[in-house]
Amino acid sequence: MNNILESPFVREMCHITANMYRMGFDERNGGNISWILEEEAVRQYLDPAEPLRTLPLSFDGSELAGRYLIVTGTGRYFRNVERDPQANLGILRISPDGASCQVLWGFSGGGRPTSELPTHLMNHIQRLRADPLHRVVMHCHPANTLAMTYVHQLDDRAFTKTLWQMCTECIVVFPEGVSVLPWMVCGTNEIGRATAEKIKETRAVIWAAHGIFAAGRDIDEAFGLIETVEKAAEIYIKIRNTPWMQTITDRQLADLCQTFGLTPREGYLEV
Ligand code: 2HA
Ligand code: ZN
Repeated sequence: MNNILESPFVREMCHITANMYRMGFDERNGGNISWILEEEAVRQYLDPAEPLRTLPLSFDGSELAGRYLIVTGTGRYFRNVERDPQANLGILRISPDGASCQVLWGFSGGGRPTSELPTHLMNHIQRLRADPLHRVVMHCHPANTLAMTYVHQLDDRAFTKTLWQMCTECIVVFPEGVSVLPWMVCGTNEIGRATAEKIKETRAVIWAAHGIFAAGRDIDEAFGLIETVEKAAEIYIKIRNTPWMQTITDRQLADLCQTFGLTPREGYLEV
């Protein structure tokens, strides 16, 4: 059996959590990541026939039956993942009936998966329906995105259009737009269901006064989406109290989509 600490997935989790911490997106124990792994990849590093523990799920996870995920731990700090992956990360497999999951590795010292596991798993279910190549769900607390949810209307279309206007790249990275949820209690099945409903349409869902959830086919794609939203929000926060001399017009946004062969969210541009 190979050393799991050398596996590409543990190394990538160490790398991305350290980076997100340094970017200020994940203070203290803020943020969480889950990544669906291929069984063949996991089997090179551990024997799935030897689970460490079984944990119940509080909702029906049967669409993920048999799936393997590497997940950050509840109460754990992104800052510490790199120096102790085994305590701060864990590998789960969803049971055949979707009612529980087995811990196959990690969460040493009695740790547990992220408090946002229901939202992560519900989001994985929805994104896999939309895109069989979907693999990653990521949550964090980037400051400008949060700030924007205090001063901007929370309507999906209005929020998306402001972000699109802030950087030329935005509509190219998220032509489907972003979704926004009003403030809700986190860590619950309710916020999980509300997020999953939105993530069907947009790979980024912003939680007002809390943070962002993003989905992608790999860590780069999910994180790239977060970085792009956060950069746009930063520009908005910098300029919102200044009279604007110009912006990117809907016509220009439509031209960008045409050039890059992208379809912007229907009904969002007025051209
Ligand atoms: O893991 O970010 O939303 C801590 C959180 C909860
Ligand atoms: Zn959070």
